[in-house]
Amino acid sequence: QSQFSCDHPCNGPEKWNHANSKCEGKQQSPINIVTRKTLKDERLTPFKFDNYQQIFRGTIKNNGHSVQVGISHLSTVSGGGLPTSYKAVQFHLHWGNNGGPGSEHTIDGEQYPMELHIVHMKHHYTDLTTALSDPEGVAVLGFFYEQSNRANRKYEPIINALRSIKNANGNTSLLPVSLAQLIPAEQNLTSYYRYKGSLTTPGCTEAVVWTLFESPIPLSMEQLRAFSELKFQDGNSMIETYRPVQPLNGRQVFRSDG
Ligand code: SG7
Ligand code: ZN
Repeated sequence: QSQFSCDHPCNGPEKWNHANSKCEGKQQSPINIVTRKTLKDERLTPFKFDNYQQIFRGTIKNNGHSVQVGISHLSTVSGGGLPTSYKAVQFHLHWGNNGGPGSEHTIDGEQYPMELHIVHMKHHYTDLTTALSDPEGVAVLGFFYEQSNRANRKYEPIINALRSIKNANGNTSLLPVSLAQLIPAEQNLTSYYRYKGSLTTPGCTEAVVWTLFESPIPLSMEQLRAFSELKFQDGNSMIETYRPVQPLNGRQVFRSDG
C-alpha cells in the first residue's frame, strides 16, 4: 500500500486519485446513502460484540492526518451479517471545521459533524496488509456524531488527551477507556447500513465491509471543536479530514431490520 501522501493541503483528497491508481476504482468509499434506495436484508442481524467492555490504557496519536488509537487487546465483532468474526485493530475519526460538517459518509445528503471508524480485520489475520488483500478482509464500523447541549462525559479521556497531541506525531496515553463507552449502547446498534467499499485514504484498497450505524453519538459543540485545535503535518489546522463521497457505480446499499 502506498502511504498517505501529504501534498498541500495535507489531507488533499482531490489529489488522491493521482496518489494511487486504486483511488480511481469502482467500489470506493465514502458514499452518500440514499435511504429510499436501500434494501432491507434479513441477514443483517444484531452484532455480537466480544470484549468491547474491556477497559484499556491506549495511546492516542496525532499521525499528521487524524487522531488514532491502536487496540492491542482482543476485542471482536461478529454477527451483523459479517462472514466471520473480526478483531478491532485501531480507531480514528474524521471531522470538519470547528464543529461544522465533517463526516465521510452522508445520509440523504446530510453530513454529520464527525465520524468514528473502528477498523477491524478478519480474526485469523495478523496484519492489516494481509487483510487488505482479501476483498472482505477488513470491516469498519462507522458511527456518526451529533451536536448535543451537554458534554458527553464518556468522551473525556479522548477530548482531554487532544491538548497534549496538537502537533503531528505527538502521542500521549489515554486515561482508562473502553470501546463500549465510546459507542451507543448495544440495544441502539440494531439499525445500520451495509455496503462493500474501500479505505477512504490511499491506497483506497477495496477490501472493506462497511457498516454505518444510524444511532449517533452526542458530543457538545465544545467537544467537537477540540478536534480542530490539532495540526496537520504541515502545521495547518487539522480540519475537514474527510474524503468527499464517491460514486456508487451500481452498488446496492443494504439496511438491517432494526
Ligand atoms: C487513516 O485512515 C488511518 C489508517 C487507515 C485509513 O489514514 O487511520 O490507518 C493506518 C493503520 O494507517 O487505514 C488500513 C487503515 O486502517 C483508512 O481507514 S478508513 O477507511 O477507515 N477511513
Ligand atoms: Zn476513517
